[in-house]
Amino acid sequence: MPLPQPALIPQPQRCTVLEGAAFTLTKDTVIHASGALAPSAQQLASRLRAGTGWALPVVADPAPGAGGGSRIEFRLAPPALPGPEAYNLQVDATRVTITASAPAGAFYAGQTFLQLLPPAIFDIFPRAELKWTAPAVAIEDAPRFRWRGVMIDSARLFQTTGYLKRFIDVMAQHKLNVLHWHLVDDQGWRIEIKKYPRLTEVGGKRRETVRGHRINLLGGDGVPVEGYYTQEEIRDLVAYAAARHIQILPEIEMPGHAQAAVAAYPELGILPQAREVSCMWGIHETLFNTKPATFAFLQDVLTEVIALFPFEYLHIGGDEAVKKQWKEDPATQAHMKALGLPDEEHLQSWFIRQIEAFLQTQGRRMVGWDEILEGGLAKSATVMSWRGIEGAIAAAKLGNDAIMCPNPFVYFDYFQSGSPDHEPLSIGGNLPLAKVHSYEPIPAELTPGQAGCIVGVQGQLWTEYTPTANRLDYMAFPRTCALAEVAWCPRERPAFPDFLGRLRTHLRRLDVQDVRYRAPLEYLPAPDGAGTLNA
Ligand code: TNX
Repeated sequence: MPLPQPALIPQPQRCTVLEGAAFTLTKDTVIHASGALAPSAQQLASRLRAGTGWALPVVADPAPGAGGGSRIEFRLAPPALPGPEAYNLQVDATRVTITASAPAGAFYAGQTFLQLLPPAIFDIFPRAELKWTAPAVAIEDAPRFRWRGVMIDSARLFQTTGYLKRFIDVMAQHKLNVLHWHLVDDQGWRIEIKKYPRLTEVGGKRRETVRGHRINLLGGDGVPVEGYYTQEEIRDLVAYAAARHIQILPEIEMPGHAQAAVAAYPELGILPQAREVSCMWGIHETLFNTKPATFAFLQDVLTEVIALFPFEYLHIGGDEAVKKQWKEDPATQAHMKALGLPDEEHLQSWFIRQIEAFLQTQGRRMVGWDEILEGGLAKSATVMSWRGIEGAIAAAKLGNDAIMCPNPFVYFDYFQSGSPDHEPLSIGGNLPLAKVHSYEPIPAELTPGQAGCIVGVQGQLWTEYTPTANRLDYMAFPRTCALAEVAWCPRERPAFPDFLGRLRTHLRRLDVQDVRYRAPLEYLPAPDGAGTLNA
């Protein structure tokens, strides 16, 4: 009889269940690590402490027989598969051996080991009464893509830093490594900029929010939304994420999605009359103007952003900038002609290149949504392809990097079944779990050389229709679990039914962390006579 497979998500590249006895973690188990891998060992120790209540020591040089022979050993050595995120994890009756050539790999080995233990290891309370066993296994593992991201929109829904930390914890458990943080939009500016306090004083408050899709029928809800992240909170969050091998990609939108900024500083915009922070969803007409003072403002803002976020990439938005205001504004038209540009698309491209040049002087790489292709793509830009996959194909053909974010496959603000009458309101679409899991990120059109430009894949959590953190969880999970397999597993990943089988246990891990995921009920056998939901 084949030995039962552990329920690991994402599934490791190679996992062999061994015949031997299971490993038992006890209050005497010793963690053996030193040098570069010690921080990864400390991370594992702190999760084990939270789950079991035992403060297992991390020691560089354990005495023979220490820990009653039960030991978790970190070894700095090349694992079977290459790369800094690769690892081997060997579990037998008395010893867990983790082999990695870099801290990230050792950290991921720790995450896999946690999933070998009972799900309650992730409980928010310590559970000293339980028996902590892990099956004997030999695992060799490494990721397919180096960019494994999730985007969170904090402009429309303002989340607490506590929520974001728990989200980061759960991302790390899925071996995801980029949190793209959408910090500003028409409906709110959420990052403290010391030089421009009105960005948060004015731009961080919206009077109310439109109710559902009924833009003109019901009006607003009359409930003000207010909040922003201080620079201190941001530094703390960046460090929290870094300790879990997650980089935070900040996004500052330009030249569109700028209404909160223009509400705070009307001189940055086109129209003379004041605007308010938007209470509506959808595409807005408010754009930054193209005056030198506006570029000086943007450079000041980016300078503060760069000081907060060490990640080498920075996102400048670039999406959905309808050109109406630029078309109708005589000063902008005169500027466009003086620059010798034929149309407003080229003016946007020129705008983005100014910013790119500045970011290059700061040693940062620019990321933008796929509209930055229009009017000519900046040379060093990385494109996030969201309106399908065409943006990524075009970028890769130009030799630019691209990240796959296509709305049909990874927009987690879409409905999760074909029965919207069974679902909470969302923006639209239909993105069931199976479709996320089926997604192949490398476009078939690309040559192997061009495919090398596809650096990874990312899920999007836009929050227009997620007014609470619980509803955000509902939209994020378990679709983010499926995304983790798309990003981590080789092209021939396990089939969806196999994933669902593992998910059954995995959802217990989310339960004990109070993650309010959507139960994938449509994949359960239907009771006799009852219809199934149309997935
Ligand atoms: C388009 S995706 C947007 C967002 C919305 C989203 C809703 C993108 C780059 N821009 O402003 O929130 O659609 O799905």
